[in-house]
Amino acid sequence: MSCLRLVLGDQLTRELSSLRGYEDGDVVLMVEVADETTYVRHHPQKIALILSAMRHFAEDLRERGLTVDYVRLDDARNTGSFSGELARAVKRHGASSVAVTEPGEWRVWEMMGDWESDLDLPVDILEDDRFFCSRSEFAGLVDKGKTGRMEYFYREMRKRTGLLMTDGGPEGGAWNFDKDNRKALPKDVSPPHRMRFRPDAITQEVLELVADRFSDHFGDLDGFGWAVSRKEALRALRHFIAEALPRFGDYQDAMKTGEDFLFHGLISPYLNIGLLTASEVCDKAIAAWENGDAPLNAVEGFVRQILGWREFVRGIYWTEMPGYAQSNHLNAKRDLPAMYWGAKTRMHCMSECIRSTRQHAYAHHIQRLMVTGNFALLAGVAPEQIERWYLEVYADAFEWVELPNVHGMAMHADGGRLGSKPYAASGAYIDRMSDYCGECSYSLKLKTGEDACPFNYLYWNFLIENEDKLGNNQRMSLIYGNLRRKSDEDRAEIVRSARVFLDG
Ligand code: FAD
Ligand code: DLZ
Ligand code: SF4
Repeated sequence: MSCLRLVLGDQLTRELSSLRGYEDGDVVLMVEVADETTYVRHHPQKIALILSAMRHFAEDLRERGLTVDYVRLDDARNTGSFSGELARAVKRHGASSVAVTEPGEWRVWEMMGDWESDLDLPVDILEDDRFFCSRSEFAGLVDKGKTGRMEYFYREMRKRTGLLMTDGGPEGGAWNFDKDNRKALPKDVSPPHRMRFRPDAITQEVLELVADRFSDHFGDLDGFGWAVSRKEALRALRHFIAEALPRFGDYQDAMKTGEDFLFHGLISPYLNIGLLTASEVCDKAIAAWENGDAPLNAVEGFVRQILGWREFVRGIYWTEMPGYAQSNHLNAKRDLPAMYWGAKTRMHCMSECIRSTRQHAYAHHIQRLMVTGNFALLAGVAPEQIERWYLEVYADAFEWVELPNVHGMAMHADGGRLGSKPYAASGAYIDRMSDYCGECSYSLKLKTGEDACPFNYLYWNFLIENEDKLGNNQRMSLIYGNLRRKSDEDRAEIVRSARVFLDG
């Protein structure tokens, strides 16, 4: 009676629920399949990271004595899909049952629903307990009204986990310290270097495969330096905690030309594919504070991203799907501009964020939200087009985390389920948080016309176009007050500049 234990490419965790009951005679199945490498045109570094990490994880399991059946992408009999490979393996091993941990994407969840009847044997879909909040716990919190905003949810999670809590209240007497955070980067502060990992023989082989099969996907493969094993990911985490965490809070919203990583963790791909767990990452950051190696504003800000935002977006995804992806509150329809794929642009901020994306399969949060996301929002790009872009181009992109961030946070396409107002901003915000505008051929000072910063008139044009949907939003009353004080001529000039730019 052998159990086939399927492990997906984003489930590379030794303590995974589907591996827990492993007994002699069971087989762990891991499959590289064309459907997963091509359901969107992933950045080549993302494919290389996942395939190499899968191969390293299989080796790790074998070294621990487990039997692993590993199907490679170039295996001649590979059917190209999870369902096809599972069916083949059930026959190959004469398995009497299948165990798998619930997947990270709705698409695969639906696929799994057919397996029991298709294979005619028991398929146990186990909870993914690598998260602080399970899907059912989140649904319970929705019923209790604790998920209306991330902040309420986060406080609830702090209480439930006891992280950064003392005597029933928050450490330091406040739930967050954002008043101490979010500074622009002073000229004399240099961020630490990125920890890169030299590709070993396994990674080299994967890089050759990816270069051969996916070189027409957007993104550079040269310079691949991601960690591909748990050991390496732990080194990357230690490096972040020692070198960057102490100033993470201060500069978490800063942007600088040529500085692609600043004081960020670069750990999201490792968390999302399972090389690191959310709880160990939070514990290690909190230990740094307890040992006096990092201040509370930095550590709380970092923990909030993981215990708060990461868990919150996952909860929204699983409680709102599949309808969530269909909404288009602002009725945005424009095609994604070619600059997102690297076409030349005069906008230095966009050019920098897209360059970093192409070069590293990475851009940090504020680049994603306030530059590329903000532009898509203001320009009225169709949500499904910009969502697909984000899913393709980032090494950490899996739909459960990408979709709420893009559809909800960046595009406000969910009508406010995730955030109470759109993160729309003019060029002044980008100028405050970066050095981009000084190197741009557009003028931040000009408000309209062909040399004016496009974010300036696109911002007001966005407010004008969406006045019926956003004009009564309490949190936007000040800004709509300013808009209403503009003269008819000013409004007409804004609309004209936006039309000329967007039509161009
Ligand atoms: P740090 O700045 O060091 O933050 C630490 C950790 O906090 C991250 O590793 C991540 O796990 C977590 N985190 C921070 N913000 C968020 C958030 N909003 N949602 C979920 N987790 C968060 N993150 C992804 O993991 N995958 C995505 O596909 C993704 N798409 C995004 C799209 C948009 C439009 C926006 C605005 C954000 C997106 N994020 C996504 C969230 C965030 O930008 C990335 O998690 C972060 O940039 C990863 O880099 P880092 O590890 O250096 O993060
Ligand atoms: C993203 C990805 C890629 C590129 N390739 C594979 C693969 O060949 N085999 C695999 O098991 N997983 C892969 N993945 C990750 C899956 O897409 C991911 O597990 C599902 O989307 C569920 O979250
Ligand atoms: Fe971006 Fe405008 Fe600044 Fe140029 S001036 S970098 S377009 S915000």
